[in-house]
Parts: sequence; C-alpha cells; structure tokens
Amino acid sequence: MNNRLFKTHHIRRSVLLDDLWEVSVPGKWKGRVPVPSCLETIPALSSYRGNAEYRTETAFGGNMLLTFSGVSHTAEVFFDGKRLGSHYGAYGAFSFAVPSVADGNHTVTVRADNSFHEDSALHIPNDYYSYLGITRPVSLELIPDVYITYVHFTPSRVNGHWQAEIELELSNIGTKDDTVFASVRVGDDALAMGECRIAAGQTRKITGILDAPHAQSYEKDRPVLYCLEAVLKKDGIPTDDLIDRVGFREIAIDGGRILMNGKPLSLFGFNRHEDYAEFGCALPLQAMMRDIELFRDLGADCVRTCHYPNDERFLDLCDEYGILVWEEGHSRGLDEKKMRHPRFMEQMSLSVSEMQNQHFNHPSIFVWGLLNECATYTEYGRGCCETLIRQIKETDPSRPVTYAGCWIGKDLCLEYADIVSYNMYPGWYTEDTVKEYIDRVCSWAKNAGGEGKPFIISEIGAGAVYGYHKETEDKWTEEYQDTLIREIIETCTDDPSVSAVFLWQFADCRVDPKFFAGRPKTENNKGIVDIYRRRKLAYRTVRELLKGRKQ
Ligand code: ADA
Repeated sequence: MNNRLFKTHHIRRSVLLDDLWEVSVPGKWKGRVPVPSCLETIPALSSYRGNAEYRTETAFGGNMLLTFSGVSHTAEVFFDGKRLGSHYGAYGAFSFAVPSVADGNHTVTVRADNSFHEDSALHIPNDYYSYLGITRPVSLELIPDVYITYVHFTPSRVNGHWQAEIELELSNIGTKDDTVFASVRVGDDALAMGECRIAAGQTRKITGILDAPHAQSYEKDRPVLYCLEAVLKKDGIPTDDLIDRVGFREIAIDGGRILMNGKPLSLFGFNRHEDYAEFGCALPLQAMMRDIELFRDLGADCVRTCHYPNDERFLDLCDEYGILVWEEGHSRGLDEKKMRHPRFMEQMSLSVSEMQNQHFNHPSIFVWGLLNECATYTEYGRGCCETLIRQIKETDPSRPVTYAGCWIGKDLCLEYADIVSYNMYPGWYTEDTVKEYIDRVCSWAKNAGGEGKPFIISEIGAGAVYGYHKETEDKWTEEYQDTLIREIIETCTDDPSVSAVFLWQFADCRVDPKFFAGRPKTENNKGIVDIYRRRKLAYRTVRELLKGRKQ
C-alpha cells in the first residue's frame, strides 16, 4: 500500500499508518478496521451517520509530519491526548508538523464525523453519499528542522524547447534560523535553486526556471512522465527531499478550442464518483485500476471527478494512461440559500485551494472546475463564483477554469469561465433531441458571456436499472439508456464545436436517502456499469462507437 504510485522520498523517512486501527462508535460498534476504509462496510454501521473514534499506536522520535490524505468528512486529531487541530471536508489532505517528539510509543486519535452538522456547508444530503471514516491513506514522516512542504512545477514551451517554473516552499519548525541549499532535478535536467535562509518558525517560497532541453512532451497517446526530485542539503549533506511526477505539456485556449501542446482536444469520457459497492468512497488501488482499465477498454480518454477532488492515486493512474482530467472543487447543487451558509465561502475556498495546491503537478489535469449546478443565476451566486474563479486563477494561471452550469437563459457567470460547460439531459429530463439541445445551449451561451469560448458537455446521459429489460423499452430499462447513449455519441463526436463530452455517468453510485427518495435503489442509476461494475447494455455500444471515432 502506498499513498502515491511511486516513491515520494529517498532521504526523508516515511511510513504509512495502514495497520488496523481501533475504532469505537459508542453504543453501536467497537473493533479494529483497516485504514483507509469506510465504516459503512461494517454491517452495524452501514447507514450510520455520526461520530467514530479511531486510535492507533506507533513508535518513533524526532520531528513528525503527520498527513491525512482524507478523512470523511470532519476530523479532530489528537497526539498523545493533546489536540493537534481539526479539518473539514472529506476530499482534501491535511498535515500536522510536531517538533521534537520524544523517542517511544505514541498514540494518534482521530474523531471522524459524517453528520450533516450545522457547520457543514458542502457535505449535505446529496445525489452521492458522504461516507464515514479515514478513507484515504495516513502517513507519518520524520522531517529535519527545515523541510520541503511542496514543490510546484509549471511547464511551458519557449523557443522550441521545454522549460518549467519551479516553486519550492520550505518551512523551519526548529528553534534556530537555518540555511539550506536547494536543488531540483527532472530527468536529465537540473536546477540549482541556491542557498536559502529561513528564520525559526517561518515558511519561505523560492522560485527558479528549469531549462529542460532533454524533455519530451507529455501527450495523450504518449504520456511521458518524469520524476521531479527536490533536494535540500546542509554542508553538502542531503537532509530532505520530495519527489513528484510531472509531464511537459501546455494547455491553451484559442479560436474556441482547448489546445494541448498546440493541438485541439476532442475528448470523450465519463463523470465518475468515487464509489464502489462494498468499498464506499475508499476504493482500494485494484478497484481504481479496474476503473481505469474499463475506461481504456471503452476507448474513453477523459474523466470528470464529479463533484470533488479525488484520491491522488487515481490521478496518478490518469497521468500514467494519458486520461485527461477535469478536477472539481467540492460542491453540487447548492441554491442561493445554501450558498449563503455562513461557512460556505470559507469551506469552498479551502476545497479549491487544497485541490490545486495538492494536485498542482498532475499533467493529466487540463481544467479546474467548481460550483456544479450552483446558484450562478443570482447576483449573490455571481459574486461567489467570480471570487472563487479569481482565486483559482491566481494559484494556477496555466490551466483554464470552468463550472458545470444548467441554467439556460438565466446564468450570469459565463464571462468568468474560460470554457462554457453545460449539464444537459435531452431525452431524459427534457424531450428535445441531443442536437436540438446542444444548438439551444450554444446559441444562448454566445450572447450570455460565452462568445468564442470552447464548449464542453459536462453531463449527459440516462438512467437504467441494472438487469431491467422490457420490450417496451421504457425509461429505466437498459434498452432506453442504450438507445439514448447511441444518439449522444453519434451526435457529439461529429460536432467540432464540442471540445469534450463527459457522459453521466460511469458507474452507479449510492445517494443519500434524504436527497431524493425517487432514485430507484437509493442510487443514481445513470452508470453504464452498476455500482459493482457489472456492464449494462450501453457498455457495448459505447465501446463500439468510441473505438471507431476519429480523434
Ligand atoms: C445533475 C448533477 C449530477 C446528477 C445528475 C442527475 O446534473 O450535476 O450530480 O445529480 O444531475 O443524475 O440528475
């Protein structure tokens, strides 16, 4: 087990706390569970909403960096009984740096909570499920006083060869000011970032430009990846390192198209929730791998991480296979009242900042998304959208930003987005043909701030209950879904004005019973495979049509 698909350190000592942790849910259940996992896998807790206390012991000493890749959805963390802090949101990583821990046995305690408590603006009863538990890996690292907190890599092509802007953040958790020498290597190209003095208790950013004349481009059908190795030395001796994987590619927008390395993208893939029958949102690597292999079998080349940032191991797989990613900050279907929740802007801003800062280097991510079907049609919603998009662009000007809207005739925010993205359900929630609907959206968007911008169909699809067949081919039969998906693919893949289509959705997912009692089986059944990845009729059609498509 690992929290990434490659080694992130050669110098820094790092272990995963992936043994069985003790868990107690007073009055309901007590025992040991693997980390990561969802507590809903335990029969007594299959629909439980509330608190659980996790506890583990570990032996070490020194400066500690304790990182949780994801706790669903509110966490309070204690170390040897002392409170380290708390975190909101299931889909972002968070860390605690504790200096000079004495040698010996230590206890880590986590109180996880998935109740829809009054401070929760984003996790609400919804068309997916907010699970409970430590659902992504936990790592414990021994760090020197001055250590690397992150490295960001932004490639660009200058005079026919690749360069990259490198930003390194260093922190000093010691009690004395200190000086280190920083350097970065990517494949055969290296950059000495020089000496850097950091005051005790401070954090500092340093930047530099790496020339990479040896680098090959990262392309969808030839996804060349490099290890980026950032190293700190003191008196010539390596003291800390951080390794990430990067690719050299540029995303640009021109003439109404999204260009990757100068070539227009024409993508076809899926919306995918992190949800898999018995595993809930804590998919083991082999289940993620299976999804990727199903994508490849289908001929899909893009995925939208609806409606929240994903486990980084899934993004690592997308990097490896050249599956391009729309990654999305956490939010779905919030009307103005919900957006006026006193914590909404703070929690939303945290979600997008964690997403960008933690997933900055993934070459497969080609667009940042946010605010799926939120109140972008009101003045208040417009203010929120503008502020958040500005924040995203300040953090990363190298990728476009978009949001999935659905408010034809009244949306007010197209002007802030680089790409017009629209969720549409012709043949399911409305009676139009796919072609009619696309034309309607495009001619409206042109005069609503979308003129000249690329167009993405961020959702389109139909429901089908696995195994339900009927000669009348009514809604909810596999036949109905199959016929509509054929129409979607035949219409959209021939349309040069559509830069990407994300079918809704890849696999069925569990929904909260409070969200919408009318969802059969308390699932969103629009997957082309069910929640166990059993194929519906449409699977074969998608594979047949996508394999034959010209790209
Ligand atoms: C929306 C929404 C999805 C899902 C879908 C549906 O457009 O963005 O999360 O709820 O509709 O199945 O109706």
